[in-house]
Parts: sequence; C-alpha cells; structure tokens
Amino acid sequence: MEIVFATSNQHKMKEVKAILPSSIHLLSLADIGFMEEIEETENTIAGNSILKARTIFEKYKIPVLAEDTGLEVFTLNMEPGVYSARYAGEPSDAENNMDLLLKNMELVTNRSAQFKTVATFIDRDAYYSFTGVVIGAITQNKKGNDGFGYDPIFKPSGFDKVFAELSLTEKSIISHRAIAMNKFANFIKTYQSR
Ligand code: ITT
Repeated sequence: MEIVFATSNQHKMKEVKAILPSSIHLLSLADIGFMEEIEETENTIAGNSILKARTIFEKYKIPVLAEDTGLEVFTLNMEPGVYSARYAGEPSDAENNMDLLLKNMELVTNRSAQFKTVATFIDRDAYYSFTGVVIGAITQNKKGNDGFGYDPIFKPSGFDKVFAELSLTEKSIISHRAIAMNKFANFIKTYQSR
C-alpha cells in the first residue's frame, strides 16, 4: 500500500521506514510535490498530528500518515511538550532547545520525562490515531552522536545509554515512535482501503 508520510523531518522518515514493514510504501512530501511548511497551530500533540495528516489529505485525497512528537518533563508541568520543536524559539534548533531544557532543570532532582508520539492515519472519511510513550529521564549532559532532536539528553528507563548512543535499529525497537508505528502497522494489516 502507498501512503504519504507527512513530515519535513528526514530523521523521522528514516526511523519510520526502519519500523514499518516493507509492504507499506512510504512517499515523502517531496514525492507528491508538497514543499510548504505545515503550521502547527493546535495546542496538543494529538491535535497537531491530526492537523498535519488532514492538511495533506484535504489537498491530495490520498492515504496519509503523519505524526507529532513531544518531550514531556513531569516536574516542568509536561513541558516542552507540544512546544518541543520551538522550545528555545524559532527557527527550531536542537542544540538551543537542549541547552535551555538543561538550564531550566539545573536545580531539578526528579528528572523523569517521557517522549510521546501520536501517529495519525487518514484515508477517506475517517482518521485513526495511535499513541506511543516511552518513559525515561533527562540526563545532566549531552551524550552520543546518533538520532536527532533531544536524543542526546534522554535516557530511556532500564537502559544505561541515552537515545543518541543507540543505533537506529536499537532505537527503532523501543522508541515512542516505534510503539505508535507498530500499533499503526497492526491496524493496517486488517484495514481495507475503500
Ligand atoms: P514534522 O512536524 O515535519 O513531522 P518536526 O521536526 O517539526 O517534523 P515535531 O513537531 O513532531 O516534528 O517535533 C517536535 C520536536 O521534538 C522537534 O524538536 C524534534 O527534534 C523533537 N523530536 C521528535 N522526535 C524525537 C525523537 O525521536 N528524539 C528526539 N527528539 C525528537
């Protein structure tokens, strides 16, 4: 089945291709000629996930998958959350975002946090959303060179490495994105495109 994956983030595309079965052929936004930026105007992760999928579906009327992800720190009232991409302002910059988060957590002892992904699939008249959450903690310093975004400062529970120290294959087994996308993959197995 051909599905457009509505993201402008090449790291997400790479991870999702590694997670989903090869029977799902993912097209990029460039493949369908969509070169604009989708403004994320909703105030929840789920809302922005639906918004991204809906924007592409309404224009092209083809099956679309989109996702929105946020890093939620429990003692910071679940921030940066829906504002994860622009936590330190715009344009979005991963180093600045991590630096600001580490600074805001200098005096914080409970460093528990979670990554949350909401993936949304739209085909015809209905949308279907799938959530993936991974619990962990924010480290004191950045480590590792793999992954993207906040990966250098997020250590998943039960691991002694941050996400940026895991390979693509290792991250793709345990990540928030993997949990959400595996739920979608299970759903699509029995879904009949009408
Ligand atoms: P699209 O909206 O085009 O999909 P984006 O990069 O804007 O791409 P989000 O709004 O979902 O995606 O990103 C929220 C922020 O969280 C952004 O700063 C990402 O770098 C970061 N992020 C998302 N997934 C991540 C992951 O698996 N590991 C670390 N950081 C991640």
